[in-house]
Amino acid sequence: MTSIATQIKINEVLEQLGIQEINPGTSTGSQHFSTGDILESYSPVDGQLIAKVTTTTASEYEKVILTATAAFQTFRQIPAPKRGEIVRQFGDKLRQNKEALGKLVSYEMGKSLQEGYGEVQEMIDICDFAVGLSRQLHGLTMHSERPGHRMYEQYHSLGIVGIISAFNFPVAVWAWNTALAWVCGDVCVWKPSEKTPLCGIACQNIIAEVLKENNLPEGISCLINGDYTVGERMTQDSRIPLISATGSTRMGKIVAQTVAARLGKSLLELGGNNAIIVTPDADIKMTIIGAVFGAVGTAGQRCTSTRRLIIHESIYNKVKQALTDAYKQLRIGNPLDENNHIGPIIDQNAVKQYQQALDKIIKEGGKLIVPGGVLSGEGYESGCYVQPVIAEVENHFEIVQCETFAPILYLMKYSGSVESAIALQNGVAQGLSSAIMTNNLREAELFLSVAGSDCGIANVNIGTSGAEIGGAFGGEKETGGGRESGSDAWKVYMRRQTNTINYTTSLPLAQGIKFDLD
Ligand code: UN1
Repeated sequence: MTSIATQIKINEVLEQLGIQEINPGTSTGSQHFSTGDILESYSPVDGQLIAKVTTTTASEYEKVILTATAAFQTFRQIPAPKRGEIVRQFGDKLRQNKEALGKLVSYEMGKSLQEGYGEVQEMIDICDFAVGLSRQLHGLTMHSERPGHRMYEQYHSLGIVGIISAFNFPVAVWAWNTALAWVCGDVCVWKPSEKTPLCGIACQNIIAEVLKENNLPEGISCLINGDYTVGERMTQDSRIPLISATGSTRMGKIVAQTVAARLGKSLLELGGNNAIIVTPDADIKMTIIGAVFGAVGTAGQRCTSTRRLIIHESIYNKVKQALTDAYKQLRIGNPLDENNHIGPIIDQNAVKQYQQALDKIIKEGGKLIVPGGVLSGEGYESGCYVQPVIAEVENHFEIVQCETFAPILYLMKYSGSVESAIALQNGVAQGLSSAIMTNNLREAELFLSVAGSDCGIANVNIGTSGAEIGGAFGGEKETGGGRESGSDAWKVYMRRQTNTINYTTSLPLAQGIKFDLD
């Protein structure tokens, strides 16, 4: 083990979370099995092999779906507040395991330890939210147009929820889905990213313990592992009424089409291309904190990462200078060392994409004002540490129009009124998160109005990332249209039923239709 692994006592972390040298990557409740190809999980922090995972074969997948289907028959009959109690216990177990799980997230994925803990906190928060929700799965009542009739709607459990998640939030996004799905009476089958399979196993071990302690059937929480073929199997499977998928727009389009072809439901959380508009009335100090955290937090690998700054020409040089000064203070290195701001990006392939993006910026006529580069030498042996970049570009550049999962921040100018900044902000294919920095009420309200930001998230005087779980999370356009976590996002995990009850002795028809029989 390397010094980094020793530093966080990775062996102790793995032991606490029930991770072995080789782990079955298929699990239903407490039963762990799988015999497919081996998936090796390397840490981007130090390049070390952490552990191995066996993947799910086609016949093992069948077994999982059958177990999940059987579990659903029981679970849906348990009253929702009792299901909430299970989620409450799960939240408590997460509290007990916050340190270990946060460290594993940081070591397997590469985000800073603070962000690793933050991610587990997001899981705890959604559990608390879901516990309250378990007593509030409300439908409406309506007044019938017919005498002696009552109309209302109710929400029933849906069935199996298939969850496909990405490496960048290897545990929280699963919890956003499961905590809600479970109080709704659904059972879950999860395919975590191939890049972070151990985080998946750790989460599964934690919930399996809760299910066992409560004598609940296997299959309420199932885990499967493998490459895109496993995901493909899920999306084609009509026994899974809802597929919730997080990842790239390219992946989401395939998922959407496959699920739609069988008229299933999909909840898509895809790419972002998030901008902050900085107006002449912005508080510059706040702007810099929000923009820098947004751009380099999680090494620019959040779907909510700030990718573009749209700055009014009158303050452009001032903001640019303040940003370049701030970037000089950034420390890149082992994310488990709390002195560092930025850890590695996920793998060598991501490094290649980062480099290609930089080449493309220059080729299209952009200028690198903080030039970046791949770090090497002591502490950077994994080859996954890159320097954050600031580039001056035009919004229409091909490279600016697409999401590069790396710490690259694009600066662009706007002149005139805030409308032109809003047009630039909206002038991309994605529509996840957006923000405006301004103390001008008119600008702020215009940005939030129907003529303003076209994104699922629009903030004033905070950055684009770090959304709280209480709001519905998701975006428009190529971001996929799905909403997860707070507000009424739970409704997608249930099926709505409208009920009309006639308590008279006659059968009047709606719309005044007469249909008499002698
Ligand atoms: C993601 O990057 O997929 O708003 C999710 C945020 C986090 C979630 C990001 N709460 O930045």
